[in-house]
Order: sequence, then structure tokens, then C-alpha cells
Amino acid sequence: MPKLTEVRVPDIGDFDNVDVVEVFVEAGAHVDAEQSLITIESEKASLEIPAPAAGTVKEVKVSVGDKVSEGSVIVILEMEDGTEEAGSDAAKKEEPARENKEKKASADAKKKQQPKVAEDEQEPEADEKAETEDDTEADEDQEEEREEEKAAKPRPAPETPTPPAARSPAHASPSVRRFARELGVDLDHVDGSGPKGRILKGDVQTFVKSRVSEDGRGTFSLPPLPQIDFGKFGEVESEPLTKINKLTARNVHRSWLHIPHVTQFDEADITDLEEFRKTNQKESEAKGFKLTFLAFLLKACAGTLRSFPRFNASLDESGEQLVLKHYFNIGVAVDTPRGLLVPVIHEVDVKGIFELAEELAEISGRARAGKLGPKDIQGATFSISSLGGIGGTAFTPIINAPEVAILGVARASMKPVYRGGQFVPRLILPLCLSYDHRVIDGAAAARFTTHLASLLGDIRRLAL
Ligand code: CAO
Repeated sequence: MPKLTEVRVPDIGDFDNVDVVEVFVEAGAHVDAEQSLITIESEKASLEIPAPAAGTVKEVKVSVGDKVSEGSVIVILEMEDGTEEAGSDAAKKEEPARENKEKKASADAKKKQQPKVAEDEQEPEADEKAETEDDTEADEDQEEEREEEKAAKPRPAPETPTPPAARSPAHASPSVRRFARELGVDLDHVDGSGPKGRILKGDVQTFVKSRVSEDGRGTFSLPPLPQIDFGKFGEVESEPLTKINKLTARNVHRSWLHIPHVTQFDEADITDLEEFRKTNQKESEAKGFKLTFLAFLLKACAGTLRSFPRFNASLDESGEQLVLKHYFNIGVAVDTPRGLLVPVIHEVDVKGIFELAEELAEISGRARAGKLGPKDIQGATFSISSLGGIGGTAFTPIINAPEVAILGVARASMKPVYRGGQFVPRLILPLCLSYDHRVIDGAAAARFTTHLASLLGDIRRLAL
């Protein structure tokens, strides 16, 4: 005949009213001898209460959040025919009085249901031992949190139980269970690498790391590109990237991933500016440098940045403050034999056009010769990438983080513009402003390029 046994909380030292933090079984579940039924947690330790023998759970007397003390009944267990409570003297004797038998069983259960923490302390992993010593403080913190939670809201309902067939509690020490609970890890999903599949602290850490990197793949990282043997399709040769190529690759990739880019396209009529530039060309050549369009563009950008301070700013690390800069240092992308470099023209706002043209020639020459110093490439507040000397109608430059905007300039060309009732030929410069949409709205970007185009369209306005 199957016999019913009350499984009770064993001797747990001087602690009364400890919390039930996990219930592994429900009515109808089959359990093996020594299988964990519940975990209780005192201020100092977590203990798992095991089944004294194999059998079927008839009734679970506790729920997560209940308080129990030594002797509290936690489960009514129907022991299998012929099963003995592990090490039970009662089971060895023939048919004692039922009352005596139950008392005996209960006493034996107390003896045999040694809290598993004792076993845990013998685990070989050094980190687990260290963890047990550290647990006290963590437990106290957790206890405080629980108390606060209880004061703030009704006692939480027990977790929804899984069907008995699927309910095979993970094999792990109380300290590992607590560690997993703190991290919100369901041990049922963790593979154990310890003896008999026991889950160790390291297994929980490995599980968390793998989940974090999975999340990373889903959120930030790119699916890997296929590895292709290009040699299969024809002759190939490999060329190592220069140091500058690699740095540029890292920087543009970082900017591209961090900054939501939008590019605003516009046009500036630079017919009059170009005429003015040409008339002053001789004078600058006499001084030993070329008066390039870029010098005018630098000055016009500084003026526009002054009128639109958000474009001359950076987000701080928290992403909650905008650092507005009251200086106007503009980086200029220079195409060099070793790769792209961005030397900085400092204090563009206070320099004259000739001065800017001369400095631009000097610094771009040094960039091409590989002679830039650290100061030459630091402190930019905005950048310009001019491809107009080469060609193209438009492009989308990548922002040079932590700046928040960059102006791309494509090739100016003569276009028919409808003016005063007729089409007239005008030199039109394409502008491409990429901006950080976290900081700059589309309307502001359109105003920025409109303002810039108006300065380039009438260079007298630069003097205002
Ligand atoms: N439209 C039409 N013609 C243009 C022009 C434009 N937007 N910009 C320059 N030009 C003309 C110049 O007037 C010059 O003509 P002339 O020889 O007849 O006077 C010629 O193109 C060559 O100009 P330049 O390139 O020597 O001088 P610059 O001041 O315009 O540019 C610099 C200097 C350093 C920007 C340039 O040499 C350079 O390296 N450009 C490449 C930048 C780059 O790689 N950007 C991409 C970065 S990745 O986003």
C-alpha cells in the first residue's frame, strides 16, 4: 500500500519564519528520493529541502513567499510501494504503530534531510566557495529589497507552475540558484557542466554571456559577410590597408553605427563668388598661394555655424547635454596617397579669406607629405568634404563624430536658372549636409543650407 508522508522543514538552526523562495513541485508530480522540493532562504543561507523518498506529490502546502519554520509541513508525499525513506529506521522495522511510524519518519526526515548547503560547501569550485562567503551581504541586500517590495505591493502570486512532466528541477546548489535568481536566469535553460550535470556558477555566467552576445547580434552587430574565394573567378592580388585606411575605416564605421545620419541637399549660386575669386587670384598667386573656392566656403560655414549654434556642438557622453562650442574650428578632408586625413583650420571665424587660403594650402600640403602633428588634427567643431575638384553631383558624407554635422561639396556646374522671365546661365554648387538627427531637426538643416547658400550667393554678406 502506498503511504502518505508529511515532508517537513528540517532543523534549520536558529532561524524561524524563513521565506520560501522556490517551489519545484506541484500536486501530481513524481519525485525521486533526494529531489529538491522547495528552496527556503534565511538571512544567511539558502537551503533546498529534498524529498525523503521517491513518490508522488499529493499536495503542496507552501507557495513562494510563504514563511516556514522547522517542522512546517511543505509537501504531502505518497511514497511508492516498497520504497523506503532513505536511511529511515522506521522503514526497516515491520509495521510499527502509524503514529509512531510518522513521528519516526518525521524525525528521520529531519536527520536525513540535511540542508543541501552542507553539500554545497564541499563543492570543489573555489569560486563557489568564495561566493558562499560573499553570500551573506548579498542575502541581506536581497532581504531588504524583498521587505521593501512587500511594503509597497501585495505579496506576489506564486509562479505559474509548469506541467508535472516538464517539471524536472535543475540540479544546482542553493548559492548557484540564488546567483541565477539575481540575474533573472531560469536554470531550466542552463546546461550543467558539473558532476551528474550539476549547474555551476560558471555555467550561469556562460549562459548570461551567450545571451548578451545574442542580443548584441540582434541589436547592433551586422550579420557576417560571406567568405568568398575570389580567386575562383579570376586572378586576384591582396594589398594591405595603410594605417590611415584602417583608422578611417574604424572611425567612419563607428560614426555610421552611432549616429542617425540624414543628408540635406541644396544648391548655391556661386557665379558672382567665382568671378570675385578669379579677380583676386593674381594677388594671391603673387603672395605664393592659390585663392581656392574652399577658403570662401570655410568662411561662409563659420558664419553659418555662428547663426546655428547646434551645428557647432557635440552630445556629451550621457546623451542628455549638448556641448555648444564658442569657437569655430573646421576640419577639411584631404585626399592623400596614404589615405584620407582631416586637418583642422582653427579659428576660421576670425581669419581673412587670404589667410584661410594660405593656411589651407599649407596644411593640405603637409597632410599629403605625412607631416601633420597632433594639434593639426584636433579640436574640429565641424567638417567639410570637398569633392568638387574631382567631380560628382551629390554624395552623403559621414559625420566625423563627435561633431554633429559635415558639409559635402560636389562639383559646381553651369545650369540654366529662371530669372526675370528668362533662363540665365549660373554656376550652381551642390551642397550635401549630413547631420546627426538626434541633435538637429530637418527644418534646422534646411535653414542651415539656405543660410549658407545665401552667403555663398552674395559674398558681401560674409562681411556683415
Ligand atoms: N566645383 C567645381 N570645381 C571645383 C570645386 C567645385 N566644388 N572645387 C574645386 N574645384 C576646382 C578648383 O577651382 C580647381 O580648379 P583650377 O585648377 O582650375 O583652379 C580644381 O578644382 C582643383 O581644386 P583643388 O582640389 O586643388 O583645391 P580645393 O581647394 O578645391 O581642394 C582639397 C583642396 C584638399 C579639399 C582637395 O585637394 C582634396 O583633397 N579633395 C578631396 C577631399 C576628399 O577626399 N573628400 C572625401 C572625403 S570622404 O567623405
